[in-house]
Amino acid sequence: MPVGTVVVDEDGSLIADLDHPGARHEVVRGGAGGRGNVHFKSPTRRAPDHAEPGAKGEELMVVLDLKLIADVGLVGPPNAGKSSLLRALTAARPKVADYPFTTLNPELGVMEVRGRGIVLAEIPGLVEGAAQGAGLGLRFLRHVERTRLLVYVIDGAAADPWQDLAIVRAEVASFSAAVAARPHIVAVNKMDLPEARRSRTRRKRTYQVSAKTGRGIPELAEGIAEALTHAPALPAPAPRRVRTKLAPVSAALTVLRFPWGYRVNGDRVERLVERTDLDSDSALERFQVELDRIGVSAALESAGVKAGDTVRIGPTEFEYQP
Ligand SMILES: Nc1nc2c(ncn2[C@@H]2O[C@H](COP(=O)(O)OP(=O)(O)O)[C@@H](O)[C@H]2O)c(=O)[nH]1
Ligand SMILES: [Mg+2]
Repeated sequence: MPVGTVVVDEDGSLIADLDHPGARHEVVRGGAGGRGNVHFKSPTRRAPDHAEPGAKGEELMVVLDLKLIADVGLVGPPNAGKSSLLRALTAARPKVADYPFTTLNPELGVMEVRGRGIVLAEIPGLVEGAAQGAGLGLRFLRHVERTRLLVYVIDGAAADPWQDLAIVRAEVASFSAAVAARPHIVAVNKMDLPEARRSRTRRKRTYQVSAKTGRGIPELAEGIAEALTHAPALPAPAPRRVRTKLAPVSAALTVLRFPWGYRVNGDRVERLVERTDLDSDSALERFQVELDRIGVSAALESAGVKAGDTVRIGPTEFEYQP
């Protein structure tokens, strides 16, 4: 799995979060392997004709969800210049276009500042996603869940850039209050355009830039690096339910009486049946011995079983013979 894969069950409960290289998690176990025929070799039987089938493995339906892991998320309305800024700040080459449907997948780039590589992700604008169908926009926003710093990118030449900023922030807040509370800075882009003049501001943590001319880009890069050094580490997402230990094989054995015969329930005996090749006489011989050893015969006898009665173990039906 790629780093950033989250494993959830069908109810959405977190099973594992593979958030670093080498992360491991056992979700289900394969069945015990059957023993090969070599295992049944003896002085008198040099080429045993049977082997044990393996036991069934466990099954679990899981959903694998890949979330990006980036330090910084560029968030803003369509056309504000997120792709252009990503290009200007990093070596990434995302598509840039004049219409709001360009970036439908998050784009990543690495910015080198003070010898450090900072990973930036462009998060497609919500309107871009919304145009593709309800809920899609929010799907992109989940990628900012793991960014420590948000850079709100707005178009300084838009009719009302500060209103645009308020809308984007409200969208992020409606997605996650925790994400909205993370450190952020604002990049007012397109300051090369004359219409952007009225967006000049001395607001804190606000950078006036032009992805086109490169104006303000080094300052923005420094500002991002600086803000990141103060941004708290993200709390490690705590799996709500971690399945590290699977239920051990129980030695418990129950015999139930029915009008048609007897049912034997128990992990060990059910596995024994699964692992026995019932078409092989010598395997059946061993099966018989094992049934006695784990107490099945005794349990059946004390439940009143008689020769010729039907006995079911798992999906298999037997005729009892003492
Ligand atoms: N004049 C000017 N145009 C820009 C600037 N940054 C981006 N654009 C243009 O704005 C449009 C949208 O840019 P893009 O980066 O695709 O925006 P995104 O949708 O936020 O990713 C494109 O036509 C870009 O060429 C800028 O700083 N100045
Ligand atoms: Mg884009």
